[in-house]
Amino acid sequence: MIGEGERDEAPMLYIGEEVGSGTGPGVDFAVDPCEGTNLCANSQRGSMAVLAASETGGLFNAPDFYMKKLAAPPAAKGKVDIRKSATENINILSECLGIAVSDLVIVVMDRSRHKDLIAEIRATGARVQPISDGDVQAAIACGFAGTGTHCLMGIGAAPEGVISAAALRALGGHFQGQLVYDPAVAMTKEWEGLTREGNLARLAEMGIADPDKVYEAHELASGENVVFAGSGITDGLLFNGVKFERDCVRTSSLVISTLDDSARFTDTVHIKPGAQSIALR
Ligand code: VTB
Repeated sequence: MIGEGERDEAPMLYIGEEVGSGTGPGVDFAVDPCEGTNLCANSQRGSMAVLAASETGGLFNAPDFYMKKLAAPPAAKGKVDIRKSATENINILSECLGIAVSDLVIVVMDRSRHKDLIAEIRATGARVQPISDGDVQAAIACGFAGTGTHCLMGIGAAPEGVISAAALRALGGHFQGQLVYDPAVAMTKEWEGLTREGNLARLAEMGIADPDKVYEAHELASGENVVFAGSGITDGLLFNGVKFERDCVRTSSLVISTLDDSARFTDTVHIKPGAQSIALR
């Protein structure tokens, strides 16, 4: 189980927690019950409940660190590379997708750590779409054409990187992640007082031998069977949020699975006991 980290002091669904009865097949889960917490709190678009699942050992046991991420559509899989500059990757994307650089939309979280990255992308002529939160949704949106999202670049949380990787692996899209351990790179209040050396020691303790390793989607979600499931909390790019009616609640979800190579969108009306009117508004 990888989920909420020590940063959030979560009472449940935290990293390393074991859930279930202990019988039946073993399953690895990576969960984020509210990805985009600020989006949800501020009633903004893009908050969702997400998880990835695989057989035991099938998901990378990501530490509660930051992660540099690169997500792109299937046509650019293995062509773009997180080790290359943003400029190089944008040119490769343009070629692979057959879209002019000036029409490419690159999503980047609006953070001071991304100042130079955003300036570099703008200098190529590509469009930057800054988002306040929610890089999982942006990463998965790269796996589908027509979402208006061609690439995600920048640094977000590592456990959520595993969830994005699971979805993109199942979609055949591109995802790479590289752990970030230097507070000077992460530029986050969360790491106040922490040092690069201290973080490196923490990673070594967790058994991560090469802290600079670039993880591919199939290494973050390496299982034979990998499933991503998400439901909208607020409306978003991939699905709608929860809609409360008088006698029912309507939810929209997406399940992406390597089991049958499918991306299944569902729209469910949950009927309250004694419902008199089930609105389909
Ligand atoms: C959040 C969240 C992202 O990364 O910002 C988080 O919105 C960590 O970054 O979707 P900050 O600490 O700088 O806010 C994600 O959760 C996922 O990667």
